[in-house]
Amino acid sequence: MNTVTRLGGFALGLAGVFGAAYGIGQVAGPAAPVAESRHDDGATHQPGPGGQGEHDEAAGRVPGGLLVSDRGYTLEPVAAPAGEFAFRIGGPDGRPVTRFDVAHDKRMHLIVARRDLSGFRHVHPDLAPDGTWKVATPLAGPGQWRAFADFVPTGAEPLTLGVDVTVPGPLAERPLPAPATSTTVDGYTVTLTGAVQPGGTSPLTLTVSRDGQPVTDLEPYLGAYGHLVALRRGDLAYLHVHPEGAPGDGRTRPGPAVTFLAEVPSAGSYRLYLDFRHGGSVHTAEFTVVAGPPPTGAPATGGDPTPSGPTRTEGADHGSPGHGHN
Ligand SMILES: [Cu+2]
Repeated sequence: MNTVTRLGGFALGLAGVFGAAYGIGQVAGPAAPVAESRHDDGATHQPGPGGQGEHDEAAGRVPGGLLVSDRGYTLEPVAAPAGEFAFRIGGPDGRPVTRFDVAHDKRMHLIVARRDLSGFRHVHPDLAPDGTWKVATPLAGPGQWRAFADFVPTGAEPLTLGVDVTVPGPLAERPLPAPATSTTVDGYTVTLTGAVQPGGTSPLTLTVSRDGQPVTDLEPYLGAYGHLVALRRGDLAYLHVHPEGAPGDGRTRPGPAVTFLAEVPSAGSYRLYLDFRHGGSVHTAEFTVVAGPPPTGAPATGGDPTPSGPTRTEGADHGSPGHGHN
């Protein structure tokens, strides 16, 4: 499994390659130590004296889901019978990983969406002893799909890897729905408050009602009263989002409002997918939101999709985006 090792090393060493190339061009000596300093898993990233925080940002993590291989771990789809989807996570030693930590109630979260952001599904595969994850395929019909594996290898940091999967058949591109602050799903109405701020952490509150009545008995799902996934239009960057508060913490109520903090890396359009559980089943409410100025050429919409105004300017308690994921 040379390829796997090499791919893993490549992703791990992107910044290192840059540094090394620079080193080689300048003086032959320092190149090696620079590359080596990349392998001690990220605690201190700066290759030389000096450029501390600056360097951390320059070498900063890209958003999740854009890489098929990162920090030595690789998402490897494997052949599966019709109706099934299977994959493995290749580890730094080139062998399938078999030990994962539980995060958000599960050892593996598999999220899929088409490249046009339609067809979102969030499922939980089962792990076979050989490291193969299997699940009834969530790929509902033809399209260019992106599959995300969101997991924590035991002893390592959380990771989200992404891979393209094509399901052949007649393709119909679906336009991205216009931004809206309210949507309905399975008889529930879900409203969204809060604006996504490019380059910061944005609080987003989703409020669930049914037949005009607030829903105050949401059921815990994945360790919270809802699970939110956000994907960026264009490259399907997978945003880091986490719920504020947890069931049983003495202050978080089971609805009607659920609040999340979303790290939004840039201006642009995003699709939000809220999974919530009520009445014994999971429902998914979807929203389009725009961070920053509307993209040029975007269709004008009735309301103001991005109520601006600093509702809360401090993302400061959250540290720099892209770090501190534990
Ligand atoms: Cu999940």
